[in-house]
Amino acid sequence: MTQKPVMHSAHWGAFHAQREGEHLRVTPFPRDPDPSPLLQNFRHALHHPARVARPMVRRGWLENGPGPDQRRGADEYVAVSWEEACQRVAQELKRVGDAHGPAGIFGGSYGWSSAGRFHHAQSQVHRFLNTVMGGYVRSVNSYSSGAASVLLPHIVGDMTEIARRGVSWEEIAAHSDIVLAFGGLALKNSQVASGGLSEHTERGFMRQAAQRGTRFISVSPLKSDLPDEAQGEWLALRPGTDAAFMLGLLSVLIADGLTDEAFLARYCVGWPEMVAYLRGEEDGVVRDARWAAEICGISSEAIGTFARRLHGKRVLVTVAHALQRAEHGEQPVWLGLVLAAALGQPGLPGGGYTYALGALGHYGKHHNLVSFPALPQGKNGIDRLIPVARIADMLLNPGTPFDYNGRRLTYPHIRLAYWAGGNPFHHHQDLARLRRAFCQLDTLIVHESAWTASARHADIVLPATMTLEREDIGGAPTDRHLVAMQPVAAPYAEAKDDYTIFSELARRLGREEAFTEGRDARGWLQHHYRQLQEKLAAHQVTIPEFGQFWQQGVIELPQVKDGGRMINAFRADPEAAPLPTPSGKIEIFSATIAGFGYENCPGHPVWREPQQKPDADHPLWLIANQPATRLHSQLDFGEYSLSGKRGGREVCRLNSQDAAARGIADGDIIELYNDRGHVLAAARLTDAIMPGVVQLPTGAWYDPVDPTAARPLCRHGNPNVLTLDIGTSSLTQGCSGQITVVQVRKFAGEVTPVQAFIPPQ
Ligand SMILES: Nc1nc2c(c(=O)[nH]1)N[C@H]1C(S)=C(S)[C@@H](COP(=O)(O)OP(=O)(O)OC[C@H]3O[C@@H](n4cnc5c(=O)[nH]c(N)nc54)[C@H](O)[C@@H]3O)O[C@H]1N2
Ligand SMILES: Nc1nc2c(c(=O)[nH]1)N[C@H]1C(S)=C(S)[C@@H](COP(=O)(O)OP(=O)(O)OC[C@H]3O[C@@H](n4cnc5c(=O)[nH]c(N)nc54)[C@H](O)[C@@H]3O)O[C@H]1N2
Ligand SMILES: [Mo]
Repeated sequence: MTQKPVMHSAHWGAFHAQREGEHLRVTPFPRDPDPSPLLQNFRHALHHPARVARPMVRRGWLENGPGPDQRRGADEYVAVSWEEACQRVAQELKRVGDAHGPAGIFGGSYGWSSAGRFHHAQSQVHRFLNTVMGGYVRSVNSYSSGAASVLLPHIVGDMTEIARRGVSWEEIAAHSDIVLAFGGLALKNSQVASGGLSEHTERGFMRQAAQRGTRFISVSPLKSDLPDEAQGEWLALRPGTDAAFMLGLLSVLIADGLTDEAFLARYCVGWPEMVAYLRGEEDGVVRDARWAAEICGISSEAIGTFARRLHGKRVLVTVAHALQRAEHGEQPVWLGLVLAAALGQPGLPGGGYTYALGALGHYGKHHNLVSFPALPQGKNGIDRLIPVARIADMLLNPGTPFDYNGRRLTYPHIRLAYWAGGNPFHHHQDLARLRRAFCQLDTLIVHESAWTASARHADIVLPATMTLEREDIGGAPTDRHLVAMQPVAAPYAEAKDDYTIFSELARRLGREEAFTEGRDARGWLQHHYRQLQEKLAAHQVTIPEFGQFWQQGVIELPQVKDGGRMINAFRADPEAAPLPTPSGKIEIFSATIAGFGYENCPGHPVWREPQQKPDADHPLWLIANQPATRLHSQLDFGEYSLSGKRGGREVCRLNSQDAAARGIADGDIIELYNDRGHVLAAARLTDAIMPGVVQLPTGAWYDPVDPTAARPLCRHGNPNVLTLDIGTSSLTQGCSGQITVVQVRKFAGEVTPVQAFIPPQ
């Protein structure tokens, strides 16, 4: 059976999809200059055996009822009817709600879901828990930028302004002499943007900028973090040591009289404190280039030459999300800003500081004049929160106090967690610990389209449709195309969309009208589209009626071009246009942060030794970065994701010297291990990664041989078995999963095939 192609959209691009029997033909949006190969992960997805076909209940929960249970992750599942599943979920929600109130329910439900704005699963869960259950314990910030999004408002302004509106690619191509990218600008990352990304323009802009003379410099342990088109340089440094390197650079600039003192005096507060720290006036430790060289592995001469090169140039400094997804992750984010300020660059065209350029397709883009409406969330009746990556801490330590951004909060006692649109057994660190944490719950409910490890730890699994099986609207604030996401296929087996499931539960709990407001999914799409029309009409912009939009499949929205940025106005007149910081200036020293009294994040940027560093037992750094062949764990069974594996296993790249020292040949199955567990992967030898560093991307579905083992062995290659579950600092409590330390050896045990994509019993 072949159908006509329909328009659809994913976080990694817009496309046309056409049924070819059970498979799909996926053709990129014709206006996309550089479409993402991730689109091909959809090809065989619709009927993949890993899909969840019907509602399932964990045997232990069914037989013994709700309660803490060590069998989670290792139990069998029993198929039930939708009628029974909904009745049990509604009953359990009522039980927990009556006995513990919203404070007993965790509804954070972190995760990327799919691109459609209405069926956005988190929005659906949150609206449901607010309108039906009176609220829930929420999570704040993201795994992406847990440290930066808390730090930046204290020192320069909010994340959106500094990352999404910091600079445009046009400006870089026209003005930047040097783009100094900590963590690089890998195209694998900017092919993705939440809500959709219809035009991939980074490659073209980098080529254009390089041709005009922009020098791209990637500071990273991996050469592959800068694409060939940038024609740039690779400066290899030890993972987690950027802060020391930047302090070394600042010392050289000061010693050589190359700092822009007029800028620092007029636009910043705290430069004297920074200088005093560098000179060791606080503690006798002089942080000069020699000191930095010892830590970061770049020679003091090279640090000196590098610092001097930056002087007198239009320099843009950017720091990837990756650097702050680590212990003391605030420090490189803060120091990147200080470096740009010391060079006098903020507010100049193509210069200054922008956060996380290239880490997502949103950054460096123009913004739509108005945004597409979001599903209203209702009101949360309680104000209980955790920083998102503290989930396991919360479940394991109810009632325990913790620090966060100047507040002393307490972990609530959670009885029921509700997850839709996220995969904690992908995104969280130390998966054995996460399993222990989830075993504390009375009940875990998950809506999923496929049998991810998170679904396999749930008590009740409700089969959710994939984006391809429903109508929605795809749009992002940085994408000028609004896409009518038309269904390609009927729902798989018994799958239902999240909205339909929640509507049914709301009905059973007597709150249907509050949740649905009398609308079906199409009704909401029309309602939101009408709101968009009204917002645009206020700017004298007309767009077609909904029916025409739906038929066309895509419309173009007006954008605002460069200019009107906070930082430019601030540069023009810092008194008239102060920054939204307590001093109105760039805060090299923050009295607010100093006032919190955190040893692990004082009032100005510092170097702090991390708890994790290579030692005799774990001599290698592991970089667990974003995968090139998929978005996180989504569609890991997809065609393109599988094409990047070897023998079905994830590929771990390591330096040829490190491999030779261990008798490892290209293609060997290797075992990465530390105190938290063991992971198998296929070895790929390369010299494009610095010695002492190995790299295994995230996203291979967790596939433990014995799920209940204290130190599990994952056959498939999920690095979060190995990463450490600690907050970035008391200030931000972000995720620190990007890097950890491991040992590697050729695997000597019995090799069993990967079973991650075979549904549980
Ligand atoms: N070690 C390490 N860990 C990391 C990172 C790292 O760099 N290193 N990066 C972190 C970062 S930045 C992030 S953002 C997180 C990402 O972590 P997640 O966002 O949790 O990862 P995804 O794989 O995108 O999970 C989305 C899930 O939602 C499901 N889904 C999609 N659409 C729908 C829908 O409509 N309804 C329902 N019910 N389900 C749906 C998908 O099947 C998938 O399982 O990972 C973090 N974890
Ligand atoms: N294809 C694809 N693209 C994605 C995603 C995906 O899953 N797949 N996820 C998206 C999401 S949600 C996010 S938040 C962004 C994340 O954006 P990032 O966090 O920036 O992405 P990563 O790939 O984890 O890291 C970028 C690079 O930083 C380098 N790096 C790691 N540690 C260090 C260090 O200590 N110092 C220096 N100098 N460099 C270091 C690594 O070599 C790594 O390749 O990516 C987005 N883009
Ligand atoms: Mo992220």
